[in-house]
Amino acid sequence: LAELAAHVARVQRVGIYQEYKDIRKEMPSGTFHCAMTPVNQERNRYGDVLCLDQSRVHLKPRMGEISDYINASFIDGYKQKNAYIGTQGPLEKTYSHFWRMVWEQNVLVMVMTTRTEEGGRHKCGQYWPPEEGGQEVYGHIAVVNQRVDRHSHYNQTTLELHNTEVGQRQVTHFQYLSWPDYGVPTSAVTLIDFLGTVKRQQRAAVKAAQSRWNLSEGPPMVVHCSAGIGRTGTLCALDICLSQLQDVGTLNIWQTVHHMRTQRAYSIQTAEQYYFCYSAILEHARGRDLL
Ligand code: PTR
Ligand code: PTR
Repeated sequence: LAELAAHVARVQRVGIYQEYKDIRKEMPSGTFHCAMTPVNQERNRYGDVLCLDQSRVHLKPRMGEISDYINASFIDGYKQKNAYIGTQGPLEKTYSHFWRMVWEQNVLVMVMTTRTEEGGRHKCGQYWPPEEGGQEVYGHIAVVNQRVDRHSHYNQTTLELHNTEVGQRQVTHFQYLSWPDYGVPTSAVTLIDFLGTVKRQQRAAVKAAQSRWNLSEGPPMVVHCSAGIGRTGTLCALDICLSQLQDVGTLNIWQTVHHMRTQRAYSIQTAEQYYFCYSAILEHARGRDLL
């Protein structure tokens, strides 16, 4: 019987892998002109991970700046348009663009799902001051590390941004530590609990900022990994599906990923990450006696 169960599980997994293969066969739904322009090429961490023109985040024009390009895309959430900005791990030459984007889009919460180095390879720049009390200046934005709370699977850092031109504000930076690229997290429950913490912080921050900005839905949450497609896509897909499950009791992973790939091309990089969306939600549902 154990063998039979293992066989059924294998066949199911192959079926889901096939579903993912079919998604990957679809052509990207837009163009990549801006990302491929020679002046912008050095702003892409990976030459083969580009932004669709139709959903890219534009930097606001600035004197002396030759381009408004950053490798970052708006991604719809559950019932909220542009709920996330999916982006690559900042490069040293794009730190100032990254912080400008955070400021211009009124971002309150950011999620990083990679380490700066993994397996001896450089995955993402150290684009914020990592130690409490540290301070760095990126273009016209200074970032001060006010506090770091270290948990077993993630760090939560409170950063204060000082824009020399207009003022200051706070953002919360979450770094998830247990998710190698091209892989899946070691524990679905831990990741989903982490997502819950992130969402609570986003809700609290939006509520606090509402009086200041008159926000109806809240600004986008920045989500990034190294390329900003594999782990970023998986995390956003899970968040969308879990929100829908909570709201109406149903969800559709295929449709969610299909739609996401029309906004952030190549979202979800491996069949295993796609399968993880299913298995994580089932594990979560069983833990809550929903199944
Ligand atoms: N003195 C400049 C200013 O505040 O206008 C400093 C600065 C440098 C501002 C870089 C912004 C910068 O970022 P970017 O190169 O993205 O425009
Ligand atoms: N061409 C790159 C590479 O394989 O090195 C692209 C790439 C890198 C794609 C990382 C996805 C990656 O994973 P993630 O989006 O999760 O950082």
